[in-house]
Amino acid sequence: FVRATPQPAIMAKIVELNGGEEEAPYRVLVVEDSLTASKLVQRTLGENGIESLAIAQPREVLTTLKRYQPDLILMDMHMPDCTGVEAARVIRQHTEFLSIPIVYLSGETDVALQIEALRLGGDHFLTKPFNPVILNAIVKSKIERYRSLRRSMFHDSLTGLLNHTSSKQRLDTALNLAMAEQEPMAVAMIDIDHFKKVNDSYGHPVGDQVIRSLAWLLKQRLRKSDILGRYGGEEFLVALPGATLTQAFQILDRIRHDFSQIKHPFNETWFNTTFSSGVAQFPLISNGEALVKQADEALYEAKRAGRDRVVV
Ligand code: GH3
Ligand code: MG
Ligand code: MG
Ligand code: MG
Ligand code: MG
Repeated sequence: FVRATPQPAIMAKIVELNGGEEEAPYRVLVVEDSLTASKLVQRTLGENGIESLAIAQPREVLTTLKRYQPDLILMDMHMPDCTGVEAARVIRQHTEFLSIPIVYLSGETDVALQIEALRLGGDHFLTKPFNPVILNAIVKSKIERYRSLRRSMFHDSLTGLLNHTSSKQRLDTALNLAMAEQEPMAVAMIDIDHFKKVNDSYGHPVGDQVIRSLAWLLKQRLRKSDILGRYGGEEFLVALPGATLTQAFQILDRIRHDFSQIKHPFNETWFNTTFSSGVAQFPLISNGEALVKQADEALYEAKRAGRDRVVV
């Protein structure tokens, strides 16, 4: 199909949001007033394949967190304009940074102060001079756990797709990019037809398999720069940056056709099932919620008109 190629900036950003996190190198933010100390830490991290960014001003920590989105913070204790503990407290006041690991790396040897730092939002305390092997092991294991926590927070466990909340967030991000680049973007809602009957006739686990099957098909057919989420039980949200209504119709209708041909196994036999879809487009509609609402109304039209169809 002819599909406008979105500006590379949009594509790259959404690809990064969609799949990048899993593959991207571990990212550490080093907050350290001594340049000598931060260089040494960054070299150790670098030797272990871990990316890092250092700031000497703890007051910049929040803006840097937002821009850089690290997986972990290595925090000095004693710095001229603000202590590491104060910086950590500010970080923890922001819900999006409630669970990012904060590991202290400081010359402070007073155990009472170390415990206080842990009580106020730190996850671990390492003293300088540090053992590079230990530093590396702690950073890696904290990041592994943090990434897997984030994966389960943002994704649906049945299908592995984005969950309801994160698909809406990603849609808003993509919409902002589309606005900035003046590119169209299509949004589709997909809902499996008569799904209650599937559950009633074949059982809930078979219903789950059908949901997984559609999730898989959609994932195969969409681009890495598209957005795909499980919006509800047997409902999916799709956003196609760069696509108009007409292009989105072609893409979705092809998937609709192919899905309707799939033979889902049951006992010694098989059954078919279908979905309906409704599509809306930016800039015809220009906010995320209204796009979803319009797509939902088109979906309702598709159901009313007899299901197994895409309505734009
Ligand atoms: P329609 O064609 O109008 O969409 O009919 P429908 O039967 O699909 O109606 P509706 O969307 O109201 O029903 C969806 C059903 O999907 C209801 C619920 O029991 C079932 N469901 C929701 N989540 C899951 C799930 O995770 N697994 C399974 N197996 N079923 C689910
Ligand atoms: Mg210092
Ligand atoms: Mg220090
Ligand atoms: Mg439904
Ligand atoms: Mg349904």
